[in-house]
Amino acid sequence: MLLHLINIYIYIYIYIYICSLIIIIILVFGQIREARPKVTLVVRMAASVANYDYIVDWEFQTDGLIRVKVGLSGILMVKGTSYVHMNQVNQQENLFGTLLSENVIGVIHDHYIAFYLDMDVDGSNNSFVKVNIERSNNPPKVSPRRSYLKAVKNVAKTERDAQIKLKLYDPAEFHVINPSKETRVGNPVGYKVVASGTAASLLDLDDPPQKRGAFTNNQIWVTPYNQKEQWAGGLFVYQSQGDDTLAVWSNRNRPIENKDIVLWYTLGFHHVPCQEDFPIMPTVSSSFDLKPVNFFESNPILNIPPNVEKDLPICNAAASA
Ligand SMILES: [Cu+2]
Repeated sequence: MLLHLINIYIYIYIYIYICSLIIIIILVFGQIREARPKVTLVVRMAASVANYDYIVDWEFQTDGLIRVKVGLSGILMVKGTSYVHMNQVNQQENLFGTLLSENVIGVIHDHYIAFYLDMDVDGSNNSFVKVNIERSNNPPKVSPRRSYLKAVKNVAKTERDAQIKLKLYDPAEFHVINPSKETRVGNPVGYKVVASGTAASLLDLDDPPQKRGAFTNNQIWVTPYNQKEQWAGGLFVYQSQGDDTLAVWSNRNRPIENKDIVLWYTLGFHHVPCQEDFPIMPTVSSSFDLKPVNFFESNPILNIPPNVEKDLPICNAAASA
């Protein structure tokens, strides 16, 4: 076992050595002659929703990537208690939260932010494609390799085909393509939704808040564009029975292939409060990406002219005395 590990280390060492050598050769012979600073256009908005503040950044990057970041801050949701120390709490008792200060419990809760993405990839008629990454087993004795990876494309025909729960051990990419527009080598142009850290609701599906927030039953949904379907929780959420939500619309199972489609992505956070969150929270962030997938003929950064210092924005102090 030890010998095996040493062998691996030697291989890694040789590999790193070869890579370093290649980089040195490129540098010495002058193939890399310039660099470009990364310049990103950030469009920011902040929404105050009850006791919380949500900072939403849309980052438009020069490589075609759009990163959507959400930062949570604000004043924590708390409830009162007679407890002033954890030694008063019976071990069997569930506080459904954390004792944050004398007589204050921070309640366990979730945050969900649903994004309405009216996708128009090089035209309004698009399709949603689930690209499953699967193992392809090799027959014995054909090769020392036993397995490879393959990508299996499934075009969603109707809405139920596009109700997506994210799964680590059943990985997939989620593409929105324009089937009638192709690159030079014949791939349909597209953008993909790339999930990052997120959360799924654990509540019972018939729980009233879950019925109203049924858009959290899946992380991705795709619906045909309909001007009346704009708010994932319905137009009137409070006291509703969840009869005007994204889940209800999607279960109509309308055709979505090669149509003007809307992709809904829900970003979630579980929040078990801790003392550092009280009385005001440090910002907690997560994000997802919209990333080009065969949208450009090659890396679009290569066509960008180099920046010179005079092109860069001049940042001055906003005000002085
Ligand atoms: Cu929270």
